[in-house]
Amino acid sequence: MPSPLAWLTAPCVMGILNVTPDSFSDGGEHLDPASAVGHARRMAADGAAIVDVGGESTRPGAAHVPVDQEMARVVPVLKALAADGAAVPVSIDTRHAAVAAVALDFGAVLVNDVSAGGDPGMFPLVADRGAGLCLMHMQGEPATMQDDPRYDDVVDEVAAFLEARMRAAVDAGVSEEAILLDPGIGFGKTVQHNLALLDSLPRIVALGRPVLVGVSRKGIIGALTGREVGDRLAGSIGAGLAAVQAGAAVLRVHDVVETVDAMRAFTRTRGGGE
Ligand code: HH2
Repeated sequence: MPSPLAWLTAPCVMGILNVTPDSFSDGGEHLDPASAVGHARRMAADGAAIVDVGGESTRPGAAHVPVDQEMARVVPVLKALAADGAAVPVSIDTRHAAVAAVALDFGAVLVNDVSAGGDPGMFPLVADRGAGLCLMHMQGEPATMQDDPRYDDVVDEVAAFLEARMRAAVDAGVSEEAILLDPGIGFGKTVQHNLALLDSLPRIVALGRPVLVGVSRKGIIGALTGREVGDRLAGSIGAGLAAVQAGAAVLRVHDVVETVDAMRAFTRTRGGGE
């Protein structure tokens, strides 16, 4: 069986394909399957290594989306991407094993689970299908996670959580080689918590698995630059490259072509032009 992370050549870009009416920066843009496929094709042509399809916004304050509603949003898009010959590998951004199962049926290669196995069916499913798995840290639930996030030591706690969830996944039969880890920037964290995690990213990298980082257009970029959501491209790229410098293998982004160009220039400059 090919490696579940065969698509990953570090550092690389995961392009975001939100099929939601209410995502914080691109809600409603790709609800129609034809538009979603067009956007996926464009991101592939622009150099995305993988496209992350999501049917539930997990922005701060977002309400939980029932499984049938999430399914109704993502299935037509997954079907259309599969019919398109899957020009690019597909990841499914979901907390529900039932949604992940359908996505894997349609050829998705990665489950991006921001609850890190909150659904007890998730790890056995991923193990059974030999899929890739991204485990992310979140404190609390999207609806309330930004109300008053607190940690004694955010870096220790996030690293310990990710290590424990990785062990639980492996105990459930998931191959360790299939796992990506993500500190969950903006998920139950203040600006200072996010900055501490980005500054200490090597601690997460030291857990031994590729690290995915999502800062694209997020509140932390607004806090650092004073910009509104639509004007956070340069800030997102700056923070993303700092994450790559600190060892991130994958950047999850909205703006693929700009990030790929920046990453190429950055890595080739650091590599002495190799
Ligand atoms: N961030 C978002 C959603 N999914 N998955 C991982 N692994 N890491 C992240 O940082 C991450 C994620 C939130 O961003 P977005 O998809 O743009 O917004 P929304 O949740 O409003 O759809």
